[in-house]
Formats: sequence, structure tokens, C-alpha cells
Amino acid sequence: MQYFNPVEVLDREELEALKLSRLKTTVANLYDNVPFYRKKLKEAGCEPGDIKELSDLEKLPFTTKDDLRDNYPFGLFAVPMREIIRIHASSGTTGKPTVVGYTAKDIQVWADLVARTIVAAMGTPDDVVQVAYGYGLFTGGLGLHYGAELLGATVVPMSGGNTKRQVRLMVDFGTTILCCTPSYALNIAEVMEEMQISPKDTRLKSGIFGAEPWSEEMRKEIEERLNLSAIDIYGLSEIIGPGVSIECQEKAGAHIFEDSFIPEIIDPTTGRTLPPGQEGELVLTNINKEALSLLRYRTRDITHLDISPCPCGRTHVRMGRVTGRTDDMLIIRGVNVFPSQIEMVIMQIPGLTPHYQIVVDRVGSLDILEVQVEVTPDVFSDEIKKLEELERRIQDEVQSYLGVSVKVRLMEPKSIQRSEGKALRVIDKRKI
Ligand code: DLL
Repeated sequence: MQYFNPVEVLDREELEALKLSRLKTTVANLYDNVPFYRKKLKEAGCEPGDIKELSDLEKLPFTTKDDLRDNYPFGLFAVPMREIIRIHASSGTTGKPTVVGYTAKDIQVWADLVARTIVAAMGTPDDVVQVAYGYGLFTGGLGLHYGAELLGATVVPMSGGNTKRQVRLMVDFGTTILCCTPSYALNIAEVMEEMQISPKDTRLKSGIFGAEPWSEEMRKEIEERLNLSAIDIYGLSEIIGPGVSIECQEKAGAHIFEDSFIPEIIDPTTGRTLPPGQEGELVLTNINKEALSLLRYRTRDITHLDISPCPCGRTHVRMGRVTGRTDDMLIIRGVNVFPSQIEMVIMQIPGLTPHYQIVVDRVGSLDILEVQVEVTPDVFSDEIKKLEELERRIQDEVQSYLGVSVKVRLMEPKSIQRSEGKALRVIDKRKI
């Protein structure tokens, strides 16, 4: 088994000791240097000295996205600005953007974490890594970039978009590892087909895909169309960016790098910690950062933890696929629906493509859920009767799987806008 940093295979006992010592340091540091946390810890009746074992984590208060917004832009930083060498920020489509900062050491730690993810995806210094995540304030582009450089691979810093050029250079430069969102990977596959370039004409072997939810069915589709092994990478800017967790070759959950982040799963309603295996909201605590460390950050991502040993040899706990976000959950006539569940149904029906959008509207007091999905060109040329049958089949399958009725609109091939970064899956007209 290949790994980048021996900490990935550390004995559990040593790993727990490392986590505890880093947690103590982090809490003390936040108490001393961040007025927000000092106040919050005092309110929770918690002094740094109260952290004696890892289970004391539960005594600590949660941090939410609103806390970051309330302290916009730099209020949660634990070091003076002259020590900050990089800023990233979320796009801030709703409300103020979330701003994060890094010291020089943080950038090194982050690069190490991302180098681990590339090695988990079979990367070596001989690889040519095409980074097609967006560069800029988004953490995807520069995050993968620094990790690939630290590994010693050859980096092609493409950023997102300009898809034909992505394909051309992929062939010319002999790209072996593609990094982008899964929806953009599909877009690239489609453009490649249009350019009549076969994946066999490329040297692609792995894809490091993340930054948005995707299903097992989507993985199969991408793997077939790009002829590579697709690996799921997870992360969020508030915590560090990409590199919080990565799948190994087992493709059965993503290892969370516990030397840097302590994961918990909580019941999003009560805030109570749930046992391993149970699905709930992922909560992460930074224990290896200087500029900005968050205690028990509520990610809003829904997943579970798997503490069983992994055949790959890495000792770090695994998280399941993110099945949705607590704030992405659509409540349709009282039924909870996640876009990923609709994706799963669609991708199992022949004749449909992975290009879909979910439109929610309210007519009177009734919520209407419409699934718009593109059909394949051969299905599109079928007679109306067949298309109607297909529509009914989708309606029936969604109804039986989710318990909610939907309207289905079959769309002409290539009519739904293609993504170059995070795909826009849900259009909720109720809020407008
Ligand atoms: O998306 C960081 C990243 C860049 C991760 C490149 C992986 C690759 P944000 O823009 O802050 O950061 O968005 C974070 O995206 O809370 C999840 O809801 C979602 N997300 C990220 N990775 C995955 C994944 C980056 N593998 C938010 N599966 C997170 C599902 C993901 N959702």
C-alpha cells in the first residue's frame, strides 16, 4: 500500500494520544487568542484545563457558519494579520461570504494533506495532474495545486472551464490524474466524445472528484466514459479546503485525516453525539491549524462514520458518502427529499443521462416537485408513446422510492446547462 505520510498508518492508540494533545493545545490557544471563543467557552462553563480526555470534546460548544459570518471577515483568526499569508472565501451567494485564513505553516499542513489524497488516488511524482477545479478564492484549485507540487508531480493548473482546451491539453500533455467536480468530469467526457477523442487516446488513470455530492451510479458512469478510477475527495473551506478526507483504493468510505481533524456525528435536531455507523450531521474540530481553528464545526453534511479497520492499512476512521446537506433537504408536502436520492433513481433507468435539475415550486399552498432530465439521443427520437411510458416509469420509481409524487419533464439532449464547477441541481422557485 502506498501512502504519503506515515501518520496515515499510525497505531490507533498513538493516534488517539496525538489527537488529545493537539486538542488541548488548540483549545488553550483559542481561549487565549480569540475573544469569541474565550466568551463561548466561558459560557459553556469550560476552561482549557477541563480537556483531559478525548471524550471531553462533547463539553465544547458548537461553531456554526453564522459564527463565521458574525465575525466577518477576520474576527476568528488566532494570529495577527502579518502572519496570514493566504485568504480564501466562499462565494457567499446567501449573505456574507465566509472568509478563512492560513499561516505559512497552515499552507504546508494543507499541502501535506492534499498530497496524501493524491497518493491515495495512486498518484506518484511521475504523474501529470490536471487541476480543473476553480482557482481563486475557492479552495479547490490552489488546494490541489499545492498538494500535487509537494508530491512532486507535474501540475497543469487549468482551473475550470474552457473545456475543449482542457481535452486538447489533456491529450498533448499526457495528463494521468484529473481533478475536478464530478459534474465537470461528465462535461469533459461529453466534450471529448464530441471531439471524437476516445479516453484510450489519453493517459488518464485516476480522477480526484469532489466538492459536491455524487452517487455510486455517477461514479460508474464517469469511470466508463473517461476510462479511469474515480476517487471521492471531501473537504470544506471553513475547515481547510479539499483534503479533509479521501477514499482509498477500497472505495468504501473516505479516510478522515484524524491527526488534523476530529470527526463526530450528531443528531442535527438535538445536537447529541451519535454512535459510529449511525447517519447524522458531520461535526469537525480542527486540531492542527494556526490561523483559524474551529471547535465542533457543524458542517451540515449528512454522513456516517465507519470505525472498522480498512484493508488498505490506513488507520484513520472513514466517512460514508455525503448523502445530502441538512440545508439541501427539500421538504415536499411533508416528505424529506434529498437531490441525491433523485439522482440515484434517475441513474438506474436506461435511456436517461446524468444531466438533471430539480425544480421546486408552489402552486397555491401545494409544493410541486419537477424533475427535468435529459434523455439519450436514441430515446429522444422515439415515438411519443414511448417517451410517455418513460415519464411514467420515472414517476412510479421516484414515488415508490421517496414516497412523493413528482412531475417529470424529459429534456432534449444537451439542453440542461453543463457545469464547470459545482453543479446547480435544485432551483427552488418558492423562495423567489
Ligand atoms: O468544496 C472544498 C473542496 C474542493 C472539496 C475540491 C473537494 C474538492 P466549499 O466550497 O467550502 O469547499 O464547499 C464545501 O461542499 O460542506 C459539502 O457540502 C460539499 N462537498 C465537498 N466535497 C464533497 C464530496 C469545497 N466529496 C461543501 N461529496 C461541503 C459531497 C461534498 N459533498
